[in-house]
Amino acid sequence: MVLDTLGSSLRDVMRKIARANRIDERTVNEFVKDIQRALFSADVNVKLVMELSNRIKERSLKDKLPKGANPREHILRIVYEEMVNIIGKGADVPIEPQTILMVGLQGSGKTTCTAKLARYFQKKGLRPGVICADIYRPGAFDQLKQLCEGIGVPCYGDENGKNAIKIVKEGMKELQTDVKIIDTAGRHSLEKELIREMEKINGISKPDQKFLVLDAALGQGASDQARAFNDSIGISAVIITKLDGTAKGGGALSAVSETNSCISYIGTGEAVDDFEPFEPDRFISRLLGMGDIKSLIERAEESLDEGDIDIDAMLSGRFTLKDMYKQLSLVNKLGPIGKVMDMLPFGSMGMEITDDEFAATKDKLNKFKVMMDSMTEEELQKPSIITGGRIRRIARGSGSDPEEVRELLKYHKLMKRAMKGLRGGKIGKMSMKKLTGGFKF
Ligand SMILES: Nc1nc2c(ncn2[C@@H]2O[C@H](COP(=O)(O)OP(=O)(O)OP(=O)(O)O)[C@@H](O)[C@H]2O)c(=O)[nH]1
Ligand SMILES: [Mg+2]
Repeated sequence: MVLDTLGSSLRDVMRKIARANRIDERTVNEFVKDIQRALFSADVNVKLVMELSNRIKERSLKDKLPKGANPREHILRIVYEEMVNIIGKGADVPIEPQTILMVGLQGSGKTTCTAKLARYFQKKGLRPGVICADIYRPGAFDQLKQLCEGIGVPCYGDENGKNAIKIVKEGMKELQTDVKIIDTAGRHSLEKELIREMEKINGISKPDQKFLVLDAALGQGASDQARAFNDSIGISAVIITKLDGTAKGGGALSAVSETNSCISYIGTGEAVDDFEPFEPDRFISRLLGMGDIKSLIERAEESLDEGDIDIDAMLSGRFTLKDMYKQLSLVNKLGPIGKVMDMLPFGSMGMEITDDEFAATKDKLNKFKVMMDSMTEEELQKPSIITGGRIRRIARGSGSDPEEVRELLKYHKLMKRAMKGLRGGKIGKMSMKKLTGGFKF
């Protein structure tokens, strides 16, 4: 995975937040310090880190807690939102016929990216073709041709060509494809010659997109290059490559957005499919190990309105039948509990329920709700008083069997134990499975 070290230390912090006993100024400061350490070691710019820290601290302590959210979720959300914020926007590249010019320093990954990009458009149903305008490096045409052969994409070039501009002119005429991608020569630094050639190719091909290809290992140095290339030919977006191979990737990502350029794609390996559009929200949520937090937040916002569930009370073991009633209503709305848990920061904890099992469970849970409707408030708050006579009364009132009421009480006990276990994250996959699996629906 991309940015392994940064990801794993950030995920540690997120888990720590998700399990915190209390959230106050001291703990928030502690979390922020951990986040800072992680970002610094990924080479993110000090100014950005401080900005982010201040925003997280300020919002954590001042923002009003959204209805239905607990303080831990609230902070997780703030961290996520602010991180998406500092990384800036992704560039929106339309999936349509167009011409793309690839530029960048030597060895940054232009040729590889040219093929990757062609493959990307191909997968989207467009016909791509590429032009090799690198007449300097021996074997440059061969390299691109081979990559293109592997994916069945036409490649225009001239092995012995002396004039890159002429090749581009001919290639633009020759290629009858929807998307045309021009791979150019790299140099050690921004030389005048190279700039002139780039400008001429730019003039002839009139590209819709000019992508600057940057090696992630540059770290914060990426911003100087982005600026220099932008000043000379004006770039539409940046492609960061080799994010798989460096611990400094955080530097390159944040440096680029800091220069007001945006990142269109990222390269995550040597293979032609190791390439993806850069979507900051998905990228950060993956990095933070939060599953699809966006949809979780949306669903929770839709569903949590009516009953306020006191998650803290539940986790501390004070889990009444009333809490369970609310929880069951929520499960009905949100979907399989296993899936919901998967989307929560602390993961599923082994509660894996398939869609089929969920359908059966849902019927059962609805029946439980009907039984609970026949209980008094006192019984809901203090399930331990429900014995013999009460059980029979509840069964009669709900048109069920006393045995079914006992089953409900047993389920409640199991859930109560499970909730208590979740708190310290003490329950591992196996024991949790045993707990829930021990109950037959
Ligand atoms: N691990 C990894 N390697 C990459 C990635 N992108 C490119 N490379 C490797 O980086 C090296 C240079 O890539 P090229 O595509 O030839 O770079 P270039 O910018 O065209 O180089 P010049 O044409 O010499 O300027 C090759 O060995 C690629 O396999 C990536 O995302 N991850
Ligand atoms: Mg090349």
